[in-house]
Amino acid sequence: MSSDLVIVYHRQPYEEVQNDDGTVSYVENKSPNGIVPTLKSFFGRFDKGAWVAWKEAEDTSNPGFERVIEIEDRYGKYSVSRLPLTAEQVKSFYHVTSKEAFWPILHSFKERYNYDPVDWPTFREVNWNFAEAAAAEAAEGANVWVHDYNLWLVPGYLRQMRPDLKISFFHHTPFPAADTFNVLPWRKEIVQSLLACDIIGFHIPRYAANFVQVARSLFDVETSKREKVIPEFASEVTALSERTQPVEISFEGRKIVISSSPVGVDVDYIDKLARSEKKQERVKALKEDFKDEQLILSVGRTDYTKGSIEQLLSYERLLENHKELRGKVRLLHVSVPANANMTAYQEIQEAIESIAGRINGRFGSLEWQPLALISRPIPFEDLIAYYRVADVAWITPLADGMNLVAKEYVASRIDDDGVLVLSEFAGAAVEMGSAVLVNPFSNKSMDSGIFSALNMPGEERKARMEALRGVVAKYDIRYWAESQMALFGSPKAAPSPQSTQ
Ligand code: GDG
Repeated sequence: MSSDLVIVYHRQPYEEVQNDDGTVSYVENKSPNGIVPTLKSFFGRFDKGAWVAWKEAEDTSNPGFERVIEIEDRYGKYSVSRLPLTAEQVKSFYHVTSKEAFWPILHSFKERYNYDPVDWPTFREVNWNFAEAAAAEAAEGANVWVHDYNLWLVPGYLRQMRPDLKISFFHHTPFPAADTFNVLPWRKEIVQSLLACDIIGFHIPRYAANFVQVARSLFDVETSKREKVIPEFASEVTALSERTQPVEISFEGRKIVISSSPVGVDVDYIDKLARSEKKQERVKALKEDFKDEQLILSVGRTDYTKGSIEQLLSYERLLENHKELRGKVRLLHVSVPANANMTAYQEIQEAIESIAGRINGRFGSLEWQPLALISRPIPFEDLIAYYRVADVAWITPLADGMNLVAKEYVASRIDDDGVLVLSEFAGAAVEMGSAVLVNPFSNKSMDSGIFSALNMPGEERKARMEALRGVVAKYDIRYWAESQMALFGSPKAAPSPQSTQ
């Protein structure tokens, strides 16, 4: 009971690697994830920090299993409590309940929602265990910060165990409207747990407004305060824009802060990588490789929410309808599977491979391949090199809490060039009105978006990119951290800038 910040997130902040000599090392996670590096950067701001995650264990009673380990990395010193979960618990709590029931609802894919296999008692039990581990770590009055939907029941349990704590919850995903959320039969239990928080956080005002609507549909919740949205976030009317936002609600005599603050990227770090001498050779070589072609880059986790299929079909139509572009463009589609053992993700991966193969078969020649598909993670430094040379970043999720790739692309464009084509249904679109915004549910919008990006005059490219770089730099990871710290009540001065990757 000694930590003044406890982060509760299902994944560990590193990957555990067994060395040949039998020792264990902890290394940066290789699989794509926008959340882990962002959260780690908070530990520098507190005297003592702790992280609570799960670790799959064959035998959860194994006495040799190290439950709490101490980590010291560039973010500071913190302990990691690992909850031993069996493979069955992981499957039930994470792959089934979280990914098959919650994930589709959060992203408004009602037709993909799968209720039948959910084992609710296991979900409760795992959440209870997370709450117990957090309660064991937290000092009197500490901040406990819970992340994402798979831990929805933690705040309610934690409030029962430790009424002294300041409990916050941040949603990294979208939060849907009541008509969609209320499909979940556990809606009351989930929302009641969230209402035990002091602070409930979202990326953008629309998700916050949706949550308040859901809460009001289920309980006697009053909106005690609304505020105007920061003008920069409301000036462009996109599908996800809102003019005002709820900032406080009351429930059973308690006030709960509703916060919307978009997660940003570590602009200074990306800028440093983009300018690094070490990578200049790589950038030069890539530029040479693509000197006769316009490079379109698409990066994301393999997921039906990310709009890969819609994008590949649009690319196929582009090549079909614009013969002049054949031999002149190339799409680099990086789609990395993070949940390879799940049927829904296997299906999407197979569909991506099949369409990609068809495009290359239909339009490719010995001299030119229209599309390169990459399904394994690219080291972050190399990703920055690709961002630097891509004429267009094409990011078209059907639903996405924020989308950090869009911001990373802009932060990498130290030359003020390049065009961002971004779906209106990514939370990032609310701030990034100077991108070419497209509607991935409309072929016409998708097709004209990519065509206009490829043909955009240099002056317009520069003007848009400058505007985007201004927004991404202003609302960077530090802005997000400061806004969260202001809500927590800052225990100590912000540390000097550190990298988050
Ligand atoms: C969730 C929400 C929200 C991707 N491919 C590679 C690679 N990546 C990195 C990117 C980026 C991260 O993964 C992906 O971040 P996103 O924001 O796009 O998406 P999710 O993982 O779905 O994250 C999302 C986010 O939480 C934060 O709140 O924005 O909406 O779904 O950082 O760079 N990294 C490396 N190689 C790759 O091939 N190294």
